[in-house]
Amino acid sequence: MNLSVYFVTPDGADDGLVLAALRGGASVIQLRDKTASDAAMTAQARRLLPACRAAGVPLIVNDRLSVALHSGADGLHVGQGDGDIRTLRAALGPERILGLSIETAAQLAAMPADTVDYIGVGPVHATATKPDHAAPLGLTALARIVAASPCPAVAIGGVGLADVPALRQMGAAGLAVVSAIAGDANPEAATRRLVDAWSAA
Ligand code: TZP
Ligand code: MG
Repeated sequence: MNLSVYFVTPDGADDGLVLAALRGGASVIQLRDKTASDAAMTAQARRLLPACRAAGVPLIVNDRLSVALHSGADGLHVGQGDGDIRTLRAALGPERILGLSIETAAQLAAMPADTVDYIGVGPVHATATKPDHAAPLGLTALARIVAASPCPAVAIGGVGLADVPALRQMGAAGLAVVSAIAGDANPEAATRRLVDAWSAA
């Protein structure tokens, strides 16, 4: 699975934003919306799936197991507060992608083996996108967690173009971003810059 440029949608994202990230070469799309109803999120996932499939890009749903299952999405991403990870894996089934957020080395140590496909580690830097985020790790603590991870690890939280060389150097599988793509006037071009930087680093 190519996790290198992993786009996480902001609340209320329109389909056009996701399509722009796909055109720019995003390798994963995570539909994350803390405000939408389950029905709206399911409908949006169903609308976006054909374009994701055509691009060979997995569509992952944040937080909501039932939306992931009912929409036919490729996976689910959950945080530490979203329930027991073994129970979620059992409900999701073995085929779909399951990702888990990791904020500390202790959380990684407590993660049951062979349950998740990848972890999202962060926040690396402070970010206004997630107001309730845990203390930022910084690159040094991030690198320690990435090195200790039994599965691919994606960096998240205030990361962007400037972090790409350090992330590749430490062996991260990619960077997961909201603002670096959604906050740019040209999300397609912003995605392409990240894709190009990742290949060049
Ligand atoms: N989880 C940890 S930080 C974060 C999430 C969803 C927000 C990342 O957004 P940005 O804008 O890329 O900092
Ligand atoms: Mg969550």
